[in-house]
Amino acid sequence: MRTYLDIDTFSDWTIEEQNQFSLAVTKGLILDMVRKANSGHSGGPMSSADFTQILFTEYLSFNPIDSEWFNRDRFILSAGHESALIYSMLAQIGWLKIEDLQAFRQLHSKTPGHPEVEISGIEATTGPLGQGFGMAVGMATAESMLRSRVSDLIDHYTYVVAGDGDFQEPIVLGAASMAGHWGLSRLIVFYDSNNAQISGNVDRSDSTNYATVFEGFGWHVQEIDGHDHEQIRQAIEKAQVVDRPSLIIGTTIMAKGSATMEGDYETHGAPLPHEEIKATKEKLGLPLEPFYLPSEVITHFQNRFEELNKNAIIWDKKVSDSCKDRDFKFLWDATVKDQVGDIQFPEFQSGESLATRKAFGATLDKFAKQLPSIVGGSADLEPSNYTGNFAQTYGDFNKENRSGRNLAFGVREFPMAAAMNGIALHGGLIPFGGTFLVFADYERPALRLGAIQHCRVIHEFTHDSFWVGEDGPTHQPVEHAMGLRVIPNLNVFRPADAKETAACFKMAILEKDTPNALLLTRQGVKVLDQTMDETVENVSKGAYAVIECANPEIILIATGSEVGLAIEVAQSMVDKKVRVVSMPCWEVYENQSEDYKNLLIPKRGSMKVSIEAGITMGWDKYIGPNGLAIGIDHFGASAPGKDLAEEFGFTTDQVEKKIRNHLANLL
Ligand SMILES: Cc1ncc(C[n+]2csc(CCOP(=O)(O)OP(=O)(O)O)c2C)c(N)n1
Ligand SMILES: [Mg+2]
Repeated sequence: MRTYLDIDTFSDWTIEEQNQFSLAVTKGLILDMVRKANSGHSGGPMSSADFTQILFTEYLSFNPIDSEWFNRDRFILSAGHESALIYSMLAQIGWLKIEDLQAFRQLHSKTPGHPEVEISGIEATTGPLGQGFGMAVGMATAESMLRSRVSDLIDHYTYVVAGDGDFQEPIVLGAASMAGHWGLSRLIVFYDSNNAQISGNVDRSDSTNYATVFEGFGWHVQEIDGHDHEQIRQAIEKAQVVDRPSLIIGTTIMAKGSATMEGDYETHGAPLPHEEIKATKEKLGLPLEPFYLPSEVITHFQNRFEELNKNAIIWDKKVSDSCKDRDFKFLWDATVKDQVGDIQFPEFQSGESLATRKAFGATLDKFAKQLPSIVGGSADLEPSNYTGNFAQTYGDFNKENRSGRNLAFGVREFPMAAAMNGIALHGGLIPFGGTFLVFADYERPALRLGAIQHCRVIHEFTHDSFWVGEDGPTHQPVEHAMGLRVIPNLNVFRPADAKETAACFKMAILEKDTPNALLLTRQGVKVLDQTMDETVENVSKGAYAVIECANPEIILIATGSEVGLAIEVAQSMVDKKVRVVSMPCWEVYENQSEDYKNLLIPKRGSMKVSIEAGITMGWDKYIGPNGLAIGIDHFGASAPGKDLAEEFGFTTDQVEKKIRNHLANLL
């Protein structure tokens, strides 16, 4: 066996010896990172290391001098706890330094506990198990959609390393069934099947035959020894050419390479003991010095770099040649380059009654015509979400129709939201996805991860309050609007009418660093009396006066369908000076100047009333200690919406009465 003592003769070693020693160096880095941080994961990275190292050194296509090169293969470490593994790859590429590895898991380091997308070479923030897989399905979808549109200039693979924990998460099953149905042939997943997880061996909790399951989903499945390099190579090469997504199930050994702890699940989430590290380094032929990364090993790792660079240059040239064609250039700029020109709105008549979900549908149709980057669909609520016209016009994306722009997600809300994040992270497309607001809960982990990653995605949530009516409490969101507002960096829009809906939709498209949720009514609401330009200007502030009044005694702050109600209440209270504020987006409002906010909703003076058909918790922020929050702090009921409005106090008379009572009590 070759050891560090012969490193001077490295170039004379056989390729196999060079590979094995390089792999040992990678493992040494993993052990040292986790040991120095005194936290992190050792066992999993060591069992996945063979596949990952071979992938990075022999197959992965990327541009060594530009980690953002658009046609790069995407690599997603769905087993995000194995971050030490990807960081040691990035250090050998040169995108991280040894000092970065030494700062593993420390404040402001480029090597946080789990991979974060801001770091060069990290394609997605992972750690919540299963979601990396779901995002990878989105990335492979984006690749396939773009490939069909820009004549094969986009043709990369999406690779995933996933562990037992990923496969046990149901999102993987939903996302895999989507990928199989869509025939995402450039998606290649390695399952590090090491029969170990945190609490013990996997066979305590899982006896699923994933090969059978994935074959059932329409995947190509290979089962290999995950430490046999020749089998790994053959499996990757086969996976690259089959016409289906590929699963490579690698039987592996936890902490492979360690001196005495191979197969031990307790290596999952801890540094190995000092003695074990010492013995392991001796076994692997490494020196005891920590963070050993000799230049010979780096050079070996980088032996394809020249070729990779060349490929990127050839590709760039092909792109600039293709862009000589004007139509192609328009498509390229509008998708890959994410250029958005002037956006025209549909027309809505003031005074007409229109559900905001219908307004969303009309706006989607209008925007999709102008923006070829818009893709998406509904989680099987197409008629309710008003995305049917879009689906008809642009067709379903599927095996036969790669250029379809509609994604028939099926009843798979969480996989849909994770895939949307993946599409956004891939770049080149703007994804939307629709369902009922009440099912936002099913998407929640992906909403959070989208917000963490600054994904520009558009969530369409219709049927946004008890006004859903007959379907009853299971289908009537109560806590959802506020529940979404508590997620940092998520814009929650609850537009009051059709024009606000269109304006919010446009803001969502222009807002490139924030996911967006549009909360929309099932029932008709009156279109407010303002021009589209005025609406755009007003909505851009997050909140504005729909009924203005100097030195108001009362300020009604309403969102969505309750803005119309607030206007009626204000018109009825002729003896009072009332301002009505429509607040379609808290988050956008919070970003306004203090002057604007103090003028619109002054802290002192006026009595403030919030009106929203949802829980009242949270509104104290705007109404202050003497304000009144009108909402619904219990579940709804099955009945026609109008009867529920009566029952729950959402009529003009009842709201007015509550306000007058409150005023009287204050005096
Ligand atoms: C959704 C989610 N649930 C729980 C965890 C905590 N967790 C991190 S790793 C892990 C076990 C994963 O086992 P496996 O994928 O087999 O990793 P290995 O032990 O082989 O490294 C768990 C439960 C998580 N990260 N995400
Ligand atoms: Mg495992």
